[in-house]
Amino acid sequence: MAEHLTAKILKEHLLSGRLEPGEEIAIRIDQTLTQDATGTLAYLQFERLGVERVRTELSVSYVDHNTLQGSFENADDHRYLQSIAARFGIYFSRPGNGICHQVHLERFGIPGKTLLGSDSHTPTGGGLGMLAIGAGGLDVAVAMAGGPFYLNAPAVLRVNLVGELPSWVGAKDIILELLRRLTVKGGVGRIIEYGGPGVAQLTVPQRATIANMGAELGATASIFPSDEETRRFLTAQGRGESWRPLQADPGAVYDEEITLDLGQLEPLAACPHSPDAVKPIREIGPLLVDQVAIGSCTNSSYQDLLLATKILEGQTVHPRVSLVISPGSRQVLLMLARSGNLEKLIATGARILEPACGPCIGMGQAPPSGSLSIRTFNRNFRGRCGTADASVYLTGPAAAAVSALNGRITDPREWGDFPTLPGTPPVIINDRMIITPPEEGGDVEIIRGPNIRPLPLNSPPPDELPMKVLLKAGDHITTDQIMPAGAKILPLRSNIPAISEFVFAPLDENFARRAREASGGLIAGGENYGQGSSREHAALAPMYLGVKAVLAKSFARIHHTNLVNFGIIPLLFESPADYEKLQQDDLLVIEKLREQLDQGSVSITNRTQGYRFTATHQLTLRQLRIIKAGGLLNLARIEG
Ligand code: MIC
Ligand code: SF4
Repeated sequence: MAEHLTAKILKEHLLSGRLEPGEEIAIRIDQTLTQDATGTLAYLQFERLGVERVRTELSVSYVDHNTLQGSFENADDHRYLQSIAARFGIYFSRPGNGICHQVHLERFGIPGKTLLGSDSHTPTGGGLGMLAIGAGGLDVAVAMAGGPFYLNAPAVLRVNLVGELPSWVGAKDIILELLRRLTVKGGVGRIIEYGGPGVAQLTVPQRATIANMGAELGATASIFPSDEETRRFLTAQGRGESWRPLQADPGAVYDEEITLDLGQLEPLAACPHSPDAVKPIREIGPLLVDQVAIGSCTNSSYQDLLLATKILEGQTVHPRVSLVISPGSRQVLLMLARSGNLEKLIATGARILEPACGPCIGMGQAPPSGSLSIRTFNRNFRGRCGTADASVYLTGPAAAAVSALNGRITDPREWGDFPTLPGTPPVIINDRMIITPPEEGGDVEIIRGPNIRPLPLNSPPPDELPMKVLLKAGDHITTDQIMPAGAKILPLRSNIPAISEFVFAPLDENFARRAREASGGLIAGGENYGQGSSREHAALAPMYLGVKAVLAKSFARIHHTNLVNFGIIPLLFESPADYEKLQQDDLLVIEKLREQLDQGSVSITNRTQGYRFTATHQLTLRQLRIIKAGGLLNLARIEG
């Protein structure tokens, strides 16, 4: 039978389950990646699994998020991660070497392999034809220990690319158009497989931009075929032997299919405060711009920065605008330097940052109060940039560069004819900042600074579960709202007691105190609860504060799994009207919890208002066992 690419890779890696959308399957993971902000927890959990050496084909630990080093915490985390990598056989990409997704694409990704990463933008690897999936740190730890990764078999959505991109329209506009059409929940439960005649004109970095922002659609992964272009990319990276051709069979049947005529696209922007609030730039109006940031795992390849340089070259950044550029990797920075483009960028007034996540996760470069920032990044959730009342617009690098010159949001077509871009120079391969682990790691000492605190564990839930409604959070709650990041909070990632003080701080500064006082709480949420990042802290820190359950209209995939892994019960409103009726501070009680969970629906008594209502859940039998054990680490202990 004709098969699509997704089925081919899933079948090669399938350990159990049937490939029917919605059925739980287990797959073998070939490669893992972690980054420092989620990695410390992932490795603290990995240590508890009692394995001597990673059992994957390749595992890489990147340091790219916390590189500000405002005080000892970040640096201590880096040292812990470096010692763990040597101890357990993990490649270590040192701080300053680049953003995990960009470096992985350049130096490690292999078509047809599975990659699990403790970062929601791991699907960037789909640009190379990998099945690359983001997950919580504990799932990645289990994969590093050789365990399977469980997921619901996704439906496969084919995006058929036809036509030719007009000049000034790029990869970012393709994914923004999909976000406009499908919204931030349009990809939930799906793998997006790209195909059609339009694919061949996209370079691997462009495909990676598109696959990267599949995360904003909520998709499990996004994947491109591995073709001659993929071969060229890998050969240029000195890794031609890793190439294998991979594509869907002609006539493969998909669960859903949409066609995108690239010729009809125009420069787009995602407006505040959601990646799906997409409009043509020409319709946005001449808004004044205060900051432009070019970089992040979405748009920081050599080609992206070359285009920005060509636009900016010989001119001066507008006096009102602060232009910051963060190359995606040290390779990109080296190539900008050798080609003379770095000098041109510096000469325009651009502020060059080290290759890292930087402003994307609010690690520096917060824009001024009430300002407008244009970013080539992937998320523009309110406050994520570090300034609560700033407005962030997401565009491609061309619009960002032209706007930096004009001081107002500008459709890049106003710049004139599309500049002639010189061919990409030879790739500079310099892996000196990647440390290969020693053959034997048994003697390596693991170095733990004072900020690295033991991991709190949950306990099995009681059979009668009283919970106070701590918050009614609304629709599309992001993990940035549940557990914010930024320069002040991110350094506390390996210190759960300290970081838990900031849970839900953007919505309610007193949340942590109220949660502690309630001794047993529930969060009520709307649609797509927990969208955004993979950070486990958005489950673990509420758990630490006594949150026992989240009752929502629907959940984002990674966050749902993280809740289960830490023993927080994810429940669904049977009727949306019940969300409206609930009030903050209501006391809810679930009786005979285990029996009711087994039956698939749970009757909840609202003792404060005196009524009962029903909740359901989507927990598999395996996940029910985890919940009843009070979390996956407990279950691993119980079941050995
Ligand atoms: C993000 O873009 O939000 C992050 C920071 O990369 C997160 C991971 C984290 O919170 O550490 C992600 O996307 O998973
Ligand atoms: Fe880093 Fe931003 Fe990419 Fe997250 S989205 S991995 S913070 S660059």
